[in-house]
Amino acid sequence: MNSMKSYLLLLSTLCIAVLFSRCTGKMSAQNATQSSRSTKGLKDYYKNYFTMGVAVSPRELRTDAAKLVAEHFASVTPENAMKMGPIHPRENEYFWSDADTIVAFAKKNKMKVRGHTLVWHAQTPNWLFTGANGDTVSKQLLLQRMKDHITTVVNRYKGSIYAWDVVNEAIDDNNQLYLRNTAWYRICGEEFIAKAFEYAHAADPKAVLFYNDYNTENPGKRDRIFKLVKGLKDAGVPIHGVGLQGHWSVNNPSREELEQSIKMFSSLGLQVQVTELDVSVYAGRQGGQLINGQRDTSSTFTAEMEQQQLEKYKMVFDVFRKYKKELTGVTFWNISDRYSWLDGRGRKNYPLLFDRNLQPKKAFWEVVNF
Ligand code: 9MR
Repeated sequence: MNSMKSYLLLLSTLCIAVLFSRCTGKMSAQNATQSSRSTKGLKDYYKNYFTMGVAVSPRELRTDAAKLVAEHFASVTPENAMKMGPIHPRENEYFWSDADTIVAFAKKNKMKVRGHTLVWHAQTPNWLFTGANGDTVSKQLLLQRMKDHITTVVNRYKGSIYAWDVVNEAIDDNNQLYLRNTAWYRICGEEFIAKAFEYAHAADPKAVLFYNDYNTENPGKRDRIFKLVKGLKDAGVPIHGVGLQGHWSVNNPSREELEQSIKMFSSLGLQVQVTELDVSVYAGRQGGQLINGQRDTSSTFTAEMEQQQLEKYKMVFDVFRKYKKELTGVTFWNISDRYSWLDGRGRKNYPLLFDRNLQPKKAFWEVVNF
């Protein structure tokens, strides 16, 4: 009887031990998944595809978002710090501090830097287009100023910046028009574009030089951008890539539009990068600005928005992976939903992969699940 009792005791101890070990086994597998979830960054998932980047400001790099940037991204783009207005406020005065902070952060964290942007119609300083008598500057003087600016800025960051957006948004949105009617264009004609690339190339022959624009999947605008970059390429201008900004929304672009843009631009022997990616939760092109005059006053990230957005992110990353040979970089425009440039459009947007608490959103898990 006693031996029977000790046999049963032994058996039940064994059962408990087996159950316990199974249970802890499961738990440690779960922990492993969770910890690999939190330690693996976006850039690691995409290591064999393309460089994953993000636009930053020096202010954000002084917050807890800096850790997220270093963990998830392999490249940074200054959101504003290298634009002509901020970096070159007066003819004989440069303001380097903000740009330097970003470049130093990238160095410290072994990240690349994309320079943005040398020639644009917006965020230009007042002195640029004004001559000595207060009248409009001559073409010759404007090109000289452009050359001085490009040479000085590109030289300063030579070896630290691997790619530059040389000319930004030179094509008009109106299908009936070609080049945007800017002061650059009015004073210099089309030539300012080729000159900008030449000056940048002379300053840093190793830098990869991009033409960058938005609505690049809209067939009309896409064809006019194609005409411009093909003309530059045919003329021997040192242009190496086309930046698709990627200010998209839950309803555009379509898979076909996106694939067509990547195929067309890369057919010219140019690299393609997505340079300013975000997926607005509101409908419409270019960052989901209001369409048809509709006004949506809601500022909640609804379950429907979340679902539509994750589907769009899933689709575009599926396409990016398919074109990994053509696509050399994907950069998000801002870090998390805590701050996006789209917030300034009258309503809160939620266009990124991390939420306001810097946690990965559902869309993040879709993007890394392949
Ligand atoms: O995100 C930038 C925002 O902080 C600036 O106020 C704005 C000024 O026009 O520029 C934003 O960035 C733009 C980028 O430089 C070029 N493509 C469109 C981006 C969003 O407007």
